[in-house]
Amino acid sequence: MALYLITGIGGFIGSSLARELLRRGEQVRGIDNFSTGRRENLAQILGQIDCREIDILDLEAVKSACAGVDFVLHQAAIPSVPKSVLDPIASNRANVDGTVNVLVAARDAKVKRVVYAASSSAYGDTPTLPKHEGMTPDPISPYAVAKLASERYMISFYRCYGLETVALRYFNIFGPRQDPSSPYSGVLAKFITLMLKGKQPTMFGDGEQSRDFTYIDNAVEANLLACKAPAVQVAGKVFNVATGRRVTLNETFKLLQELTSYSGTATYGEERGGDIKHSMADISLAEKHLGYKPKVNFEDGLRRTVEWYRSET
Ligand code: UD2
Repeated sequence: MALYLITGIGGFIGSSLARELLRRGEQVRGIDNFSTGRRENLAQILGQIDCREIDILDLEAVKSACAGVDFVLHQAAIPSVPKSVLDPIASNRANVDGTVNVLVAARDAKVKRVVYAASSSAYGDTPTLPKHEGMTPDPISPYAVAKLASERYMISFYRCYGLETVALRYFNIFGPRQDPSSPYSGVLAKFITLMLKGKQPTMFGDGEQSRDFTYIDNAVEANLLACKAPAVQVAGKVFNVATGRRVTLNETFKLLQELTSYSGTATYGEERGGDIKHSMADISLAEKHLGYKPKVNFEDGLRRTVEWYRSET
């Protein structure tokens, strides 16, 4: 049994990691400042985890949380492109300064490995598809820059201090418990909850933008594989975590009409600042070195997610 520290445990990805680790008989400690993370996400497992209200900007507190830890899964962040465009200082503080604190604390506590929630936004709007890890990053939004900077810090801590780190570039992770309530929420959580209530969703732009939407179980699996893969294959490296397919928002809306029984239309508005048009991953590196294979495809993931939100309303 190993002890895992999840930063951002109240978030939808952090809490999903916690549930799977517990299911596998592992020990879980978690930290969150509960600014965007939610205690309800942890309601069923609170008795089984060591959950601490800690901000990753508080280095001493993060150091105490790292004591005795084997693996750190660093998910804590302010995860939004438009939010970062509005407030780049807050984005940088949480997404870069916070990461450096986590790395320093993990290094000093002699943690075995740190796995980081990096982002596909690092690729920017370059026309080449699929995106592969060998491409030169070209981040657009402050959020994307911060996520890329943290990814580089991961690599730096491996090179300078020998701390094993793995950066997983998440491609639009979605699934149950993703918060739909903020204007900055992920598009699928927003669209599903609106459409289940018979309300009209808004596409920013023409709806022809595409994403490699990746169901949460795939991201969870990638994290756990990244903890266990041989260091020689993964330490100090970056991997795409995705499905290798893309769908447009217009196509997704049609699927959601069937799944939610929403008979109305979508409305179309201004394109969003800092947005990118198309995103799709080459996942062959993760397949080769992590043994990663997407377990749940987009359609099944969407179905499960709609069912979950339906059961919550
Ligand atoms: C980026 C990253 C993603 C993750 C995420 C964290 C890319 C390709 N992906 O997601 O991996 O790090 O940031 O937040 O950079 N949209 C609408 N209507 C809405 C809401 C969104 O049309 O009500 C559009 C939005 O303009 C965008 C698409 O839907 O074109 C996806 O937006 P999102 O905020 O769900 O995720 P995205 O792609 O910024």
